[in-house]
Amino acid sequence: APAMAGAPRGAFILFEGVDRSGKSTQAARLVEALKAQGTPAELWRFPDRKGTVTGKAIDDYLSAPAPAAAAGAAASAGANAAPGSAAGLSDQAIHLLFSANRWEKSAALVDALRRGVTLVVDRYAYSGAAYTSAKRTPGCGLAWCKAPDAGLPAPDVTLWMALPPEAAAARGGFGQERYENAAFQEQVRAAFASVRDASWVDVDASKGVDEVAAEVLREAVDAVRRCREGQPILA
Ligand code: T5A
Ligand code: NA
Repeated sequence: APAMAGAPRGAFILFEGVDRSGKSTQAARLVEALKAQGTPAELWRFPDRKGTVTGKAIDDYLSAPAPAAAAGAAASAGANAAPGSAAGLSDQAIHLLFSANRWEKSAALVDALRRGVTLVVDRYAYSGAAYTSAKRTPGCGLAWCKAPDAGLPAPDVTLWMALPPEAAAARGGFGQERYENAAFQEQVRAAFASVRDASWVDVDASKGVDEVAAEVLREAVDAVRRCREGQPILA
């Protein structure tokens, strides 16, 4: 249903950070805290592995172990993957699928904001640009990586979950997913630094879950208030 005239819009609150920085933990907590305050809120995540046309291919790609190789190539397409399988997608193809996955949801995202629902989003276009540019694929520099996401609805605030590499490593060993190795994670961290923009706020993610949650809630409430006061939906 269309928003009633004058109804306040919801806020687009984004979590970004390296693997195991606590994004999913905090995103879930934040949605509950907002609802408890009477703010309508939903948890969204990207990639949206379910409920999208692109999600299944992305899921298959991510679930495939990284091909054993030097750090720079660690996350790149599996040369030995079966033809036609998602595991063997080129760096360019999987990048465009991640972006398409966001575009699939973009109209629904704007609609939810207009209906007054605050969206707490676990990863978005900054992850897209950071992970692909970290692969250092020839021809796929930062500008190339950012291009397909141009024009997407943009977050009102991006909560950067700042966590030193040692602290991230202490949160458990790497699993078998494609990007889960220390060398590649360092390249991702550097790439994130170069996609940072004015929407970013640093959260000290090395603190305990409750302390982080309190800091996150303060920033989120501030963003919700700005949106209620009429800040337009950004792109
Ligand atoms: N990707 C994504 C792209 O390449 N392109 C794109 O366009 C997009 C959108 C997605 C992968 O896809 C890539 C990036 C990713 O590699 P995913 O399924 O979303 O993968 O997985 P991740 O986001 O990487 O999830 P992680 O599990 O690694 O990290 P989170 O969500 O940051 O961390 P969380 O909350 O699960 O916590 C991790 C562990 O730490 C503990 C938790 O209990 C858990 O064990 N923890 C804490 N411990 C101590 N103190 C705290 N404050 C803690 N908070 C959580
Ligand atoms: Na996560």
